[in-house]
This record gives sequence, C-alpha cells and structure tokens, in this order.
Amino acid sequence: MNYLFELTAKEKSRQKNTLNLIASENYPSPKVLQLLGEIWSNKYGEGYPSKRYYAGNQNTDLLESFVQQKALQVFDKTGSYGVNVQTLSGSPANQIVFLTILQPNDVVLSPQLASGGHLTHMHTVSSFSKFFQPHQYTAKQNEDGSFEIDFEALKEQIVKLKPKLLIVGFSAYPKKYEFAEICRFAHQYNVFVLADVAHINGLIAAGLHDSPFKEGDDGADFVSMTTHKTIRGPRGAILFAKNYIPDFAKVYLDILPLDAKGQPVTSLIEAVNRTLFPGGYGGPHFNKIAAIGQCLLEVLGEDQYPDEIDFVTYSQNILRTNKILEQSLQKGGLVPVSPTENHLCLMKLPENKDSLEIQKKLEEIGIITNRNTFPNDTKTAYRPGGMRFGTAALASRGLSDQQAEQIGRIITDLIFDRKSKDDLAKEVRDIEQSLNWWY
Ligand code: DSN
Repeated sequence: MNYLFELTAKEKSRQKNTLNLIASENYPSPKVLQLLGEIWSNKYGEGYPSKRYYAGNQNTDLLESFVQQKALQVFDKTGSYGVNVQTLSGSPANQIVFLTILQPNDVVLSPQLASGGHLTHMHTVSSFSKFFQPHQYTAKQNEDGSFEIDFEALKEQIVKLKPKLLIVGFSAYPKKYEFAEICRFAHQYNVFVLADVAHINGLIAAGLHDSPFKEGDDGADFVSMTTHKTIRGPRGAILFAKNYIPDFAKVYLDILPLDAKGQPVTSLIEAVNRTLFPGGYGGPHFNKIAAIGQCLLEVLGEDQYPDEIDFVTYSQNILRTNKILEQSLQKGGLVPVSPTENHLCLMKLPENKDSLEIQKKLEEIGIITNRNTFPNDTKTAYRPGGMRFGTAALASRGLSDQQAEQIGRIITDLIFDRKSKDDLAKEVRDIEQSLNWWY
C-alpha cells in the first residue's frame, strides 16, 4: 500500500473512531463517495449541456441537465429560478455572484464574522475587499442576554449605505430567520440579495426552515449553497439565480455580462452562467456534479441513505439532538450565545478558559469541534471565547437522544475538570463504537 492509501486508511479510522460535532461536516452516503471516484472525473466539458467545446459529452450533458433538474425540484417551488451546478464550492459560488453584478468600488453589505457571517461574505480580510467596499451588519443583544441579527438596524444601513449587494446567510448563527421582509426591503432600494444557505439548505429542503426561494421581490435574487453540510452530499456547491431580470435590476442591465451573441442577457441565471463560463471557470468537475445528484435523489426519497431514514426525519433528528446537546452543555455550565433553533449551537466558554486548549483536549478524548467567535467576544479570532457544535454528522451515524445528552455532559466534565481524561475518553469510545459506520 503506498503512502496515500495508508494515509486514507488512517483518516478513515480517525473519522470512525471520533465523535464529529463540527456543524459544517457530515457523512455522505457511500454512493455519493463512489460517484466522486467514478470515471466522470476523466472528462472535460467546458460549456453547458448541448453547448460544449469538446466532443464526447453526450453523457455529461444528460448528467448535468439531470442534476440541474433535481436541484430545482428540491429547492424551487416557485418556478422563478434557474441553476448552475458547476461552482466548485461555497466560496467560488459567492465570488461568481460578486463578479456577475458588482463593479469596482461597489458597496456590499454582509454579516459581520462575529455575528455569524463568513469570510467569503466579503469580510475585510477577504481579497475581494480590495475591489469593492465591504460593510458589515451585526447582531444586537436582547434583554435576556441572547444575540440576534438586528434586521431593523440592517434596514437603516441599506438606506444609508445604498449597497449594490446584500448578503444574507450565516455560518455560526443558531437562530432561524426569514427572508421575505428583508428581500422586499432591499429590492425597494435596488439592492441585489444573495442568500448563502450553505448551513441550512438541508433544513430548507426538509421544510424545517424558511426558504429564500420565493416569487417576486420576496425572494433572494441569488442563492448559494454548499452541498456537504446538512444536505449530506459531496464537498461542492450549487448556485441558483432568478430566471428573469427583476424590475428593480433593469437599471443594472448594462453591467451584466452579454450573452453568447453579444446581446443583453434576459435572466440573472444567464448572467451567472456567462460569468462562470466563459467568464471565469474552465471544465466542470462532473464527478462532483454526479455526486451532488446522488444526495439530491436521497433528499427526494428517490434513493436512500443506508440507514433508510427519510430525509425529513433525519433533519428532525438533527434539530432534536442538537437541542438536547445544547441543554446538556448548558446544564454542565456553558452559556448559549442564543438558544439554538437550528442544527448548531454556539456556546460561550468561561472567561478563564482558552478555547484552543479546550479544542485540543476534546480532540484528545475523541471529540472533534471548532472554536468560534460570537458577538461582543472580547478574545482574539485565533483564540475566541466560544465553541460551535452541531449534530448533523452524528445524526447520520444514528446518534440517540441519550447519547447527545451524554456527550454534552462529557464535554463539560472535561472543560470543568470534573472527571479524568481517561474515563471520559472511554465513554467517548463506547458511544462511537455503538454508532453506525457506513464506509
Ligand atoms: N467553513 C464552513 C463552516 O465551518 O461553517 C463554512 O463554509
């Protein structure tokens, strides 16, 4: 066995023999992984179905069209969106939107990192901030001490800053939120809305979270999502856009890319497609597209994850076990930034604890997490004051309610030195060995 295969075996063993509480990871079905390794990877196909620059694309054309159709079937009940399945991951999907509609120095309004946003939402350290003017909106503290995005203050910022683009979507935000009101408001001011639903797309598909796919001004103009989190597919992304030019956007027609005949595009999805190819990308990764198709079939119930639990029940299991985990962490002495309403919980650590040290200690007993900042966090980005947990991955392995409760207790026993690391590691091992493993 060469080094690469040895390392792969080690990584498989690491994943099997740990409890993964990283809210953005998951275990896709073996069929998803099989398709990633299939011969689709051998084929070039710049362009789109029926319009490629190489011969031999009869099967890739069928594949890409099929996956586009399944993506729309899962997410868009309105018939108002088109889809591009070629973006390689969440960051490039967001960047394609920037390149489609923004001009140098345009103002972009996005969620602050500490309030749950993401670096690729044009955080000030993002390379894209060299070309545009990023501004952030934030969370406010409620009387009960919890935090939530201040949508009223955001509206005032829209009026004052007149951004070209508003990004709505979060990586570390435990609350549910709604899209229609803020989309409607932004559109009144000729602002494009990008909803980045990378984290919550599985919940949206299961009908357990509000959706940005709405008709008219109530809907986001662009929706980006990764495919490897709650939707349980391969690492990858899907990018949707309106299949027409909204009225408010007609003032921007001259800045959208032209179509292949040099004419103005007639939809936002056409503009996205032209920006991606020929504007930015080379050949699509068809193995990824095939694997995305597989996870969509599993969402639709046209194929099954190996536990044969339907996707809605799986998503409900995530929400329930995550809430139980949060309650257990709270009982053990941690404070939620906001009571969780979704697939992740964000907990404040005691002031005198170092999150990096705790993350390492948890890893030593077999629990994989990530440290995280939160609104008004006084610590540094590298050693922030909080930790983020989520149960999407362990729900795929059949995590029970009792185990979710136990894991919360183990974590807080470790943080507050209530039990020996050896005893806690043994408890972790017993849980992990009782869980399903599909590979
Ligand atoms: N890096 C991902 C996360 O952990 O939330 C977001 O893309």
